[in-house]
Amino acid sequence: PELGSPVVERFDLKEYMAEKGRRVNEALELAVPLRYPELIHRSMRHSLLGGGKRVRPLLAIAACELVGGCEAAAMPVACAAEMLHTMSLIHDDLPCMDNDALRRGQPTNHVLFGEETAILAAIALHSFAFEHVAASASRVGVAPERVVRAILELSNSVGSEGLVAGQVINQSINQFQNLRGIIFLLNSQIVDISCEGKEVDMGVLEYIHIHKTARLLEAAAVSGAIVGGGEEAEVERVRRYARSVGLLFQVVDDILDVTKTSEELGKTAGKDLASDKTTYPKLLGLDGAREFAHTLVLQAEGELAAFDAARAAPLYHLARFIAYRHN
Ligand code: GRG
Repeated sequence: PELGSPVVERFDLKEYMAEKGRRVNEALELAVPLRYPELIHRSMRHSLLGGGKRVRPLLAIAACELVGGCEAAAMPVACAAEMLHTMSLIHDDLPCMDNDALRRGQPTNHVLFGEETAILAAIALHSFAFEHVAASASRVGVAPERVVRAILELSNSVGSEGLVAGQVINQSINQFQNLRGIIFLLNSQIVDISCEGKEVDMGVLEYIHIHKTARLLEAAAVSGAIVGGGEEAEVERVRRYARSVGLLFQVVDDILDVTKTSEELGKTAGKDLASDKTTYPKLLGLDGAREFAHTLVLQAEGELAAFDAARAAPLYHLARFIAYRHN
């Protein structure tokens, strides 16, 4: 079958997400039980088990199955990706960062447990993610060399070439938004981003989103393809698919920020068109941002065309779900 054929079109993503999500939640529950010292495990479990769409684990599992691997082989890296994502959310919500009191409709970690415990819980999740892959992946039959490659992929995605890089450039821009001609060290090159008031150009915006959002989504999918036994060319196709989907995720987030707020407040101009934050709708206009999102879906689908269409169906529908979601 080909992409767009009945067998692919009939695929039920909602059912797939519910079923895989349930098993990911069970695996996370088992991986981080409530044990001594209870306070830190309670704090870790609060953020790890309290909801979330589980997009990163789904990407890992679907990419593993795409290259012919089984769900069990992907589960350790799927859980690790969610642990790393959770770690980043706990940090992001702290008073010294975004200072958010609510996450997924629940009080944030530091609000419930205090800053000291929240920071420790995030650090514990960070290191446990790798411990979990190292301890569990070979038990489900993944070759040691592939376990190491998966850990390399995941660790790189959250360090100073990944999440941290995106966050630090974002912070610099927020801090110096109003200064002109600030020089940043980007990709080992000196780049003059010339902040003209609120203007941050597309290149910088893309750098931030690729690192803050896309890189971990990419690492989840790529590590899934690695533990699934994918060949080098297949792994790189999965990487390009996930990079497009990662950027798409952020573009759509920006679009929703505008349209949701407009609908909720019954206004024509949404929050982000008025705020200081640089977003795709601000740089490209709402229609331009939608067009960009459409281009990214087509790019992602293009990468999947090289695989068996039935196996590619979950990733094909996941890209569409991310593109056309309403929240
Ligand atoms: C300390 C190593 C280290 C990293 C932290 C704070 C920080 C550095 C990075 C910020 C990363 C961040 C919060 C990016 C936003 C990512 C994003 C799009 C979150 C929302 O993801 P969803 O929609 O959330 O998948 P759910 O709730 O469904 O899981």
